[in-house]
Amino acid sequence: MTLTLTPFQTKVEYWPGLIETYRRYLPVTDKTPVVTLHEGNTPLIPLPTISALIGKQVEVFVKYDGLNPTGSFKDRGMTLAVSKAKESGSNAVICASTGNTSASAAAYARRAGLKAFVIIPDGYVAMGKLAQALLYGAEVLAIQGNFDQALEIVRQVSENYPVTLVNSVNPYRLEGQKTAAFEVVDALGDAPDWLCIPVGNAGNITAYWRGFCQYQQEQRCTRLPRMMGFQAAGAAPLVHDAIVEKPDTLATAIRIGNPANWEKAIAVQQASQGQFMAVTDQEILAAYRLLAADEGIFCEPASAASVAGLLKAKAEVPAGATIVCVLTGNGLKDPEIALQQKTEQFHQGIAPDLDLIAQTMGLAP
Ligand code: AN7
Repeated sequence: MTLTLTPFQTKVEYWPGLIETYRRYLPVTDKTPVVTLHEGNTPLIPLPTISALIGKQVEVFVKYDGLNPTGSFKDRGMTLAVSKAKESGSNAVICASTGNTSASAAAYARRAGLKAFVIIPDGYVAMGKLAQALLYGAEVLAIQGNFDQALEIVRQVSENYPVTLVNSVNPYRLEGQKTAAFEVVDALGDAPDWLCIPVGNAGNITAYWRGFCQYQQEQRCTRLPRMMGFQAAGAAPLVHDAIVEKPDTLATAIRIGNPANWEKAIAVQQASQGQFMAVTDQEILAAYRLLAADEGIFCEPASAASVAGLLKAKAEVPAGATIVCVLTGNGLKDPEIALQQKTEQFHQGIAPDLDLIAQTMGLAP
């Protein structure tokens, strides 16, 4: 007897990046020079352990946007913002940043042959992000002030000098970032019931909502999610409906006291019947460790706010819900915080001796 084996379908389609993939939904023309690092197409990963913690037959996923080319969701916005800056004839871009925007702006600007200027709060940007901005070739200006002050300065610079602002007040940023919602729907077949997301400047929550709404209009999804925005307790202006003059959290990415997209975010919360909630640094770190140790997913602390928030809002989760938590940045961005987490499993200074090693492993008495 002859066995006929059917081969696996191993053909992998080439991913051309966000602008080509979602061109018909984006403000580009044939004349737009596409500046891309083939960002997007990030995985939607199920979380069995965290789903079980919530109970009620829910299915929780993470949208792992830390797998973008510079390690954060900012690349989605930057491919479009920098392409449009180049199209307009600009020679330089500028942003204020808690870190990820600066890394992304630097990478895309340099790829486009533009100069990149980034203004960051001195001492409050995670090591990986600063390393990226410098190596990509940005001019990095570290100010003695916080992100909100840096944003105010870059707004003024872009008004007075020929430099294009690429913070999320640049409308192309949100247009690019809305593609994350498209990918979530493309993967799930419909919108989730809840979308849990960390909120700093509130650009991403606005962009996701726009993406879901647009896909619904195009009949690519039948429903819209409840938008659940989570801020760090020490930097939670949207939760308290008041500017935080001295924002404070170890999740430096979202150490923002006066979000640029404040009004838009409130509109999203109202339209989606969503909620803004605060999560403490302890809750953020607990979710951060849980994601790594129990799900194998290493995100940066700010990103873990989405999962921390879901765990906190557990009682409100409807039975059988599909929930997507956005993991906005990669854990490798901030190795210092990872190493500060005390772990009993780190055994240092051991002699290379079999008995000693086996004892330490718990295999020998
Ligand atoms: C990992 O890089 O604002 O609510 O300057 O890096 O859209 O501001 C970063 C924000 C969440 C918040 N998670 O997103 C910057 C910056 C991570 C981030 C946010 C940021 P928005």
